[in-house]
Amino acid sequence: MSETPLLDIMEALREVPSRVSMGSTGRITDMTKYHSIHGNSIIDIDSFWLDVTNSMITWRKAPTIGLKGSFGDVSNRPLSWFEDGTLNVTESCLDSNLKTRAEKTAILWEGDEPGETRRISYSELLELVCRAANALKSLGVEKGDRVIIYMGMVPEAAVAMLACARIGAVHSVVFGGFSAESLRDRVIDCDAKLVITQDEGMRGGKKIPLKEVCDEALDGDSSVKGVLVYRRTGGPVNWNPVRDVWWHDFVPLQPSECHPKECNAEDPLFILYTSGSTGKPKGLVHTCGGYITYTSYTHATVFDIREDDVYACVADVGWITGHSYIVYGPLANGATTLMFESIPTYPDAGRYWEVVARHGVTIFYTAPTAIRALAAAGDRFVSVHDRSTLRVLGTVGEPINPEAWNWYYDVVGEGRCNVVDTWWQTETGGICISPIAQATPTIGGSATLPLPGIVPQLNDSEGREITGEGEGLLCIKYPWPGQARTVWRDHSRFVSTYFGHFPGLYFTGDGCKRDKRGYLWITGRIDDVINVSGHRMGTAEFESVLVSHSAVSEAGVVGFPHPIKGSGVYAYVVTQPSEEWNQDLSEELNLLCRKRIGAHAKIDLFQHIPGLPKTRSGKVMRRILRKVAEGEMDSLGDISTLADPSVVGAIKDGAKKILYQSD
Ligand code: 7RM
Repeated sequence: MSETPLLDIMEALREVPSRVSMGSTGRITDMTKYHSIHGNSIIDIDSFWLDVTNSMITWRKAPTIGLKGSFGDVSNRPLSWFEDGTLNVTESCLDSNLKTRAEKTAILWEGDEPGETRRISYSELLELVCRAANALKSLGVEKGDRVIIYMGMVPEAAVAMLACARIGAVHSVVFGGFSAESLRDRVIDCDAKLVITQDEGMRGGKKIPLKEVCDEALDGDSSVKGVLVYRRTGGPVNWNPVRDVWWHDFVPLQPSECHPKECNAEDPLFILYTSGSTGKPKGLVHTCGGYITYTSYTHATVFDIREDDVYACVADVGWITGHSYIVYGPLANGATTLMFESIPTYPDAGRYWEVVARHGVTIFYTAPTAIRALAAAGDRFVSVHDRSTLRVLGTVGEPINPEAWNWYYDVVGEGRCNVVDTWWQTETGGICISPIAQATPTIGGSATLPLPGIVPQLNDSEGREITGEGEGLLCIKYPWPGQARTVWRDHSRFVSTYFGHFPGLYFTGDGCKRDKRGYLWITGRIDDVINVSGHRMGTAEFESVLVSHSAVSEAGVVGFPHPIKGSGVYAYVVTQPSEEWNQDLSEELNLLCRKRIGAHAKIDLFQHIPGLPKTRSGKVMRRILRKVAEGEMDSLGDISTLADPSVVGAIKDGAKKILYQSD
């Protein structure tokens, strides 16, 4: 006779709210409610966010003050939110969930090999975090100290982040694909006391030598006093007995309880390095109270989170998406959050959908680049897996072309799921412009409308505001709780990068169109805009046209200096495996551009390439495309974060022929 597990009975008996409680502002379920909540959020910014935070977040001392400071005054005074409040964010993410969700799965881990899974309940996660937090304390880490986390996608990476937060230490996660040099730069910049890493990572059947890279990064003098090493693969590692400590030897011996350190709302929670258009990566600083408020609010709102959701964001914790929407936002909302160690094409291009079927995933969040790659692989990889549990599909990271959006909506979502195209940045901390699942009518390719608290403004390059229909530089008018407060130890860089363009406005670096109905269409970084004979054109527009052709799988378009037009248009094209590249195809593509964008939209030079130079997080390294197209092939800069650095050689070789011929 089979017994009903006690857990199931408890689940069945328990009265659970169907959705996360969101205070008096409530859920946004239709557009009338959206407009009224958005309107109110702007009329009284302080009351709106105080209400949100006091109903969603566990505070030690509840804040009574909302915003202090303004965009016009950031150089004198960093912005602050909730500055009279104190909290520890792990109480919202862990302790507060124990009352009704102790046995609920907090982290559902899907390892590199299909079916290699771990389930960690909220009570288990709290215990793991407390032991790890006590381990950090024993290793000498104190409130305010920086800890670098250089790991793959294992639950212990999230445990490490939360353990830092538990004791008020500041984590800085460095994506496991970064080189030793990049890791060293970050260790030095934030003056880290401790590094947490693992022996090796696993991705797509391949081992990633994390400990080895870490050893190289820490070679010589360093501020780092200790390295805590989680054992993932059991592969060989070099060991420095005075510095290195095995996680499995040390963490399990620690006490299972750790009192959460009371932090001020504005104490730093983490530093995350991000590349700008110039200089070294900037260490953006996010603070406790505002960040946890914003990530939990936006996660619940955009994805329409419900109690029994199985939520899967397949980003990496090394990027802001992993911080906000794998770890902090979902856990603060008591969700089951899936951590995915593998890649979308391992063992085949059906992996995501196989995971969806096996775990009953209801919300799935990924990047357009993955969607395009999977669409190119063919629908059969999708259709063989049951996707009936899916309800919301999200995208983030780059503009999504309508073709990819439609494929996601029609093929993956079978035309019945909400697709949310979420625009935001490392700097914004959380989603700023996005449809709200269940409420916002969508059009493929548009991130639609601002979330409550967000007021976008489009400016022309002279700083004049563009109202109504039009295209301009995307700025944001008022502060919101989740935004980065500063660049680590370089506040003036923060001020000049984001507030130096248009006084009193936050400048995003992105271009954006507003259509007749007020919907926003992000056109991409403004450094990707090409001005051809006075016509301003978005590279994303060209790319969207190119990839809509059945022979093309991916495309990257950049400007290059042109003696007559100012800039010419240079297109890098990746064809489908079965397609030949020839002159006819390039003419066909140009006809298509003419038809879809306009007569001025002509590509001057085409280059057929084997693949786009992409970082491991799937962002096209446009700098390489631009430099090569400009003929500056010997100054490409750091290419260590590319997923496949060998494509650079192929691109350079091909370009030499093209640029030579066009002379
Ligand atoms: C979350 C993240 C930020 C840049 C941003 C944009 C681009 C992100 C979208 C998008 C069009 C989107 N943080 N971007 N989301 N462009 N539509 N939905 O990606 O700091 O790594 O990148 O990414 O250019 O400025 S990030």
